[in-house]
Amino acid sequence: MITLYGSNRSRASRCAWALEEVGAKYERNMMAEPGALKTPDFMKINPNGKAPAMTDGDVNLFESLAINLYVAKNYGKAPFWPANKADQAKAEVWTLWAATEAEPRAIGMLVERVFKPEDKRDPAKAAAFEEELKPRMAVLNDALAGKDNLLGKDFTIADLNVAAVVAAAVPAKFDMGPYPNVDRWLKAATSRPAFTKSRQ
Ligand SMILES: N[C@@H](CCC(=O)N[C@@H](CS)C(=O)NCC(=O)O)C(=O)O
Repeated sequence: MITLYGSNRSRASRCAWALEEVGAKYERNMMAEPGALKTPDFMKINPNGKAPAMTDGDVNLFESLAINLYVAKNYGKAPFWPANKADQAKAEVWTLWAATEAEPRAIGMLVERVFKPEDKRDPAKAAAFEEELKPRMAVLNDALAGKDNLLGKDFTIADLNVAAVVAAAVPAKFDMGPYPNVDRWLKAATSRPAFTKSRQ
């Protein structure tokens, strides 16, 4: 049995999306008790004391995007987890791109513009993250030119992992105007039934 730890206010929402996408059966532990992330029992699953974590039988996993690759590989059918090794490698490339290139800037903007209390926000920091995100959005926009999705026609784990990260730029007030391919693709990704179900 799979258990996903963490609420939709955390990056566990990404993993819920992946689990819904593949139709896996899973339980949810929202970790709602204060201090729940730092209990010795939970720290055995994720020694970082952070959400999300996932258990699948005796397999303990953390890192949201790695959890999603596991879900896609083990429970997804092609094309969601691509059938050929070149496309599987591309899914991993885009996942690492999301984690290292897009996420620090998109989440940085969100933290400085939305998450922090107004008197603690740093507009200069937010603007710096925004400037850094622009060339990365241009890379993503070019990759999506003339294609419905990153690997071609089909929606794959590459799209889910990148969209789950890049979506943070929208509430952070990033202007998608110059990136119409990203805008169109992100709207399509977040209109999928599995995305909607994962938010309920
Ligand atoms: N890179 C990790 C980040 C995990 C993370 O920072 N989780 C946040 C919530 S989204 C958390 O648990 N924060 C609470 C804390 O650090 O105590 C992942 O993608 O899973």
